[in-house]
Amino acid sequence: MAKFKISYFDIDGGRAEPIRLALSLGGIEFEDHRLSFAEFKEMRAGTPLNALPVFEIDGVAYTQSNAMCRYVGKLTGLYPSDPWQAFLCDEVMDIVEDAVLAFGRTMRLEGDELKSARKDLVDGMYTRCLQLLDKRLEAAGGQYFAGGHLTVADLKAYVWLKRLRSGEQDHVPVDLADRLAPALVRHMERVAAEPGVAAYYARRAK
Ligand SMILES: N[C@@H](CCC(=O)N[C@@H](CS)C(=O)NCC(=O)O)C(=O)O
Repeated sequence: MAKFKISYFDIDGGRAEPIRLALSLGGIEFEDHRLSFAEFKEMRAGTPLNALPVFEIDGVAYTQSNAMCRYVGKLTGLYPSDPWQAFLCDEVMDIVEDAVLAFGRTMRLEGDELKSARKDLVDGMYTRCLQLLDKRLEAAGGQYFAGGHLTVADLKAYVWLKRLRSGEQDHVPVDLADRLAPALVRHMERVAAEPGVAAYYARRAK
């Protein structure tokens, strides 16, 4: 097996978290390289696209978190083999990515500008993404997004929803998802209770 290393911020969330989770659920060893924001500033120019996560495979650095999710998902049985189900899995991951990107555009704002941008985010992209994910989940049977089993799409949606409901995002109501996407909230709670996911966070808490 190749040697894997994932470099990302020292948070239990964000773009690297579904990849860490998938590797962990699949029992694949990897180096979990966690950086402070100051450390990232120093190494930023040395990364391929001046961004994280960076995924190193046998010492070669790769980019794009959704590509990483797909690759790791294929290695661990957490990505559908059927092309249509794979499409459904990809769509969910890209919907989450759109929401994350829209949030990113508000991150450096302050004061009233931040407040107004976050209101637009909540009323616009967040509402659309939550409602669409909820609809996709219901259409897939309400349990998993694709393939009738846990996939990287479930992990990616779970990580995003957990963040959204954490209250960490200023001017984003913590109950937004509960109001707009109840099936998605139940899904988040179910993914959190998956034995592999619960065991991963139990290890992290030690
Ligand atoms: N399309 C890339 C986006 C990577 C990205 O923008 N990462 C953010 C953190 S989640 C970053 O490193 N931002 C640093 C910066 O903009 O300086 C991916 O999905 O991996």
